[in-house]
Amino acid sequence: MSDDSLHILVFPWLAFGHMLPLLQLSKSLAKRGHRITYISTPTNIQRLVQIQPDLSPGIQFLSFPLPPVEHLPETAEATGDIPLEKVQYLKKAFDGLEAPFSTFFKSACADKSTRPDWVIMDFTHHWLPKIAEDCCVPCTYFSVFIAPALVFFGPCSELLSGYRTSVEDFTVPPNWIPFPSNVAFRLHEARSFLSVGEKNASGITDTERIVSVINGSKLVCVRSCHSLESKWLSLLSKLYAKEVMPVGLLPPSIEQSNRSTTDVGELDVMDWLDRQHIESVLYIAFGSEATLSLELLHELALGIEISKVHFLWALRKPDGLPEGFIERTKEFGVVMGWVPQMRVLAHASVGGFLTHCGWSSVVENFQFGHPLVQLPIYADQGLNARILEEKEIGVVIPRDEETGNFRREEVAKVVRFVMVEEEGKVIRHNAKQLKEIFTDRNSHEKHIDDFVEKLKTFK
Ligand SMILES: *[C@@H]1O[C@H](CO)[C@@H](O)[C@H](O)[C@H]1NC(C)=O
Ligand SMILES: CC(=O)N[C@H]1CO[C@H](CO)[C@@H](O)[C@@H]1O
Repeated sequence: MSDDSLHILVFPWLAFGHMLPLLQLSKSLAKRGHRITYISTPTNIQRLVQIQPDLSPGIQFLSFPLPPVEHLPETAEATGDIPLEKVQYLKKAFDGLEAPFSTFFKSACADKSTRPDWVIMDFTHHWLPKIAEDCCVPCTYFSVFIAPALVFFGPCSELLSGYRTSVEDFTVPPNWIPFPSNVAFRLHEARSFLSVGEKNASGITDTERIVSVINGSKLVCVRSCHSLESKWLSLLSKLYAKEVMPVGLLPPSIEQSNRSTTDVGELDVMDWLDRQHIESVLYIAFGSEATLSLELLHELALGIEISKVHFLWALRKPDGLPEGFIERTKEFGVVMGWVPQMRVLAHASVGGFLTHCGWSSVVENFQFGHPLVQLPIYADQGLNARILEEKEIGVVIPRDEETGNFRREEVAKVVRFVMVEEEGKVIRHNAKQLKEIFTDRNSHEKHIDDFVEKLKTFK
């Protein structure tokens, strides 16, 4: 290993939407000859290694078992293992890693051969900067939230002062955005965002967490690239008064969406897709965490049924679908508990994606340039949806501002507009254009090179 190679600790929040992009970044860093110690909990690491069996020896895994916490199922180690309202207990358990991490960190720092040069941490690690600072090791916050979302939330001073006093304050773009923008929550999104953020069994809110993490970071890095959100990145840098670096979009490889165990169902899906017309199928998936109320799930399903557009729906619990739905739509649609998402998106028969606008799904989608039917559900998804709307590469299903309800007729209308109507052509065209930014591997590699150069200047 050359002298200027780095030893970097990578410690993501316990959610696959955070662990996977950071594993992707770890792989890129290891490929450049740097040593990575990737930290998580035992089962998460087992699952990651299963998803990516081809990892280089440059990445070493270190696991800390979670302490037991009341109301948290013993087997839960990631947000996808539990309903949304239990995530607060996962955060509480996560905070229990402070002591074992600190012990490990101090002893690693005591020896030149194991001393880390950097720590890459997530928004939850409010206790980590202090530990690292005591050993003079610099930290960086790695954000899976896009730059416009971070800008919307604002600089630490504003976050701490609690300048947003009412739910309505979350529905207007803040005054520190100097250019025209519609980045803000809808009222119903703001309500659901706040209702989750307020639950804090750990005694510390998400806002307090992220403030401590940003404040404790020598620089902030974002899963983004210059060509996508250059003006937002420079604005963010001004707001934080520190360097903000995009590390590229970290697109996963197609193989990554394979399961190591053979899935009998998967063959059928690919087979079914093979029999469909080119770009005719709407792929529907909301990831492993977001869920709709039963009422809205019905409305969505009935809207898709009315649209008559062919569809492939990845739905973990299909028993929530309206009675007779599967039978009535069997000529033009299939519902599966799990599908290899990247391979499905890559299939020539897929022509659109009905998504919750989680950023990982968006990054995967634009490897193939499908237009979006957007149905943001929680967390930062509403903000992602606004940015995507500005780019005119999809259409949001209209919802009641107050309740968040939507009607099946609207679902059908948007689905047909995005997938088949003549008027939707420009959306489909723009989506194909945007693919160029997302698939520009040279640019992504360059972003990581620049990031590494920056990290080295602190050594
Ligand atoms: C910000 O960092 C400084 C120096 O590391 C520390 O003294 C201060 O308490 C931190 N403030 C917050 C709000 O975390
Ligand atoms: C913002 C908020 O709701 N904070 C609460 C988090 O939990 C602690 C302990 O229960 C409360 O004191 C805070 O008010």
